Amino acid sequence: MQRDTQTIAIFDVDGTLTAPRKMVEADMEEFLKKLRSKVKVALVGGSDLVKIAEQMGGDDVIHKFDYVFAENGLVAFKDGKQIGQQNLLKHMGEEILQKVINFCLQYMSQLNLPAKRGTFVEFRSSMLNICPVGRSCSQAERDEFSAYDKEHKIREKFKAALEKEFANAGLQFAIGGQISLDIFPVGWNKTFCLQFLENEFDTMHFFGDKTAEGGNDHEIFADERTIGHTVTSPADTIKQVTETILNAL
Ligand code: M1P
Repeated sequence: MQRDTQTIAIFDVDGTLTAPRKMVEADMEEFLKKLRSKVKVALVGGSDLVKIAEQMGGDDVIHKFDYVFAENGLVAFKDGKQIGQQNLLKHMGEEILQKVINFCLQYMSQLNLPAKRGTFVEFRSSMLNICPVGRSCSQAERDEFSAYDKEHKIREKFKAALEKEFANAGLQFAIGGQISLDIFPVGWNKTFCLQFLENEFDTMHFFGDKTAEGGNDHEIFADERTIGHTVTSPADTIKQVTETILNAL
């Protein structure tokens, strides 16, 4: 059967194509290759391109998919070529960013957690990633924080405090993966990537795991331009894509 070039399947990365921050498994790689022979395929991750490439099998990730959107699409690639790049510092200015960073550092200094390591603020080209345990934590410390966070709602409370403090700053706060919060200008969520796709495709499916309100897949999942699907794991992604796309072709 001919490839349906009017349909695109857009995938979140962590929790959808891979376990959080883990490498893609061989069965998923095989499945995505097969899917790409039938429809167009895009990735949209909250992480930067380096991390997405690490997880999705190397630097040629931008050639393995029709579109790769890092940092919610603020860094965008089509057919292996860069088509977009936003800059947080230019957009927001030093003053407000420093206020946010200072608030976060102060807030995190009051937290008692099972462990604290290094890199509490990661300044990316298009977002701030804030991590109470510290991004340099080990896998065991990451898992430990994640379990602690589920019980004590550390990130939920942190997000609420940020929303209160910066209510009118034009910023959005999202719980992305397991251990951190993403901060970016309003509108720079995953729907940002749709501007590169909306005039190219009749049907846009989105698959993600953090689709509930407050999660970083919520806006694109709920956007009227996409057909949103909530998945619970990479295995569930394969099952749902097979049922909704492959079996329907
Ligand atoms: O799933 C996307 C998220 O992946 C990482 O989250 P964490 O380290 O908390 O598991 C981060 O790169 C985050 O920015 C991103 O949204």
